[in-house]
Amino acid sequence: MRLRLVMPLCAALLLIAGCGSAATYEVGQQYYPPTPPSSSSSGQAAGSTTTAPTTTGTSGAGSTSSGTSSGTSSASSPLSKYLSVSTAKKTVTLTLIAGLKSSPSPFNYDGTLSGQMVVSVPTGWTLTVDLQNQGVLPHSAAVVRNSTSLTPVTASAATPNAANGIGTPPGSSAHFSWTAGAVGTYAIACLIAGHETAGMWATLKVLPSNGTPSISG
Ligand SMILES: [Cu+2]
Repeated sequence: MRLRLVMPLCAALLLIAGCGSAATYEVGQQYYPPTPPSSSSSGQAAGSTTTAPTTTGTSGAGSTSSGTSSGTSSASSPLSKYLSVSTAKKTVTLTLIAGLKSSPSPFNYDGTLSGQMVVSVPTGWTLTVDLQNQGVLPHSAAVVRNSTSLTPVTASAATPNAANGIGTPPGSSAHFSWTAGAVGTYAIACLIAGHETAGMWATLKVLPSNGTPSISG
């Protein structure tokens, strides 16, 4: 009799503890504004339809499951909102937020550092980099041969005046386009002195022409 009462209580406590740790984990991993991208309708639909009508216990379970699904970022990167692809036009547009405030380092692109973000583009496709500075320092972006290079692969593969960068908000954005060249691994880096070595670069992979554009990290 007593055991029968205790067991469900333990189960309930475990559930609560599980929910708590899952939520903490998600916050700890959160590099980005916690609002999910409005375009990911699947996530929103799942969140809104999860057995909402009843108790707080039910909604807690719902938020835990959505947290878990976004936590499995290896399958679907949270960075995917920064990449837009047109297969018909063979264009890839990468939005680079420079100095995202939620990152511990001011030298981040989209909250990532030191090649952690990997963008892949097939050779011959047009990569447009749309740089938006949200930080407290000037920043720039350029395609370079590797993460120690300060020289764009072509003169136009960089935001204007890349050694000095664009200013801080508001009104601080710039872009450039580059037709992806030879297959290989490159970097997209900030060319202001010291920024690249501080980690302000992303990995850029040029794939064979039949490759599929992607972003991960
Ligand atoms: Cu910079």
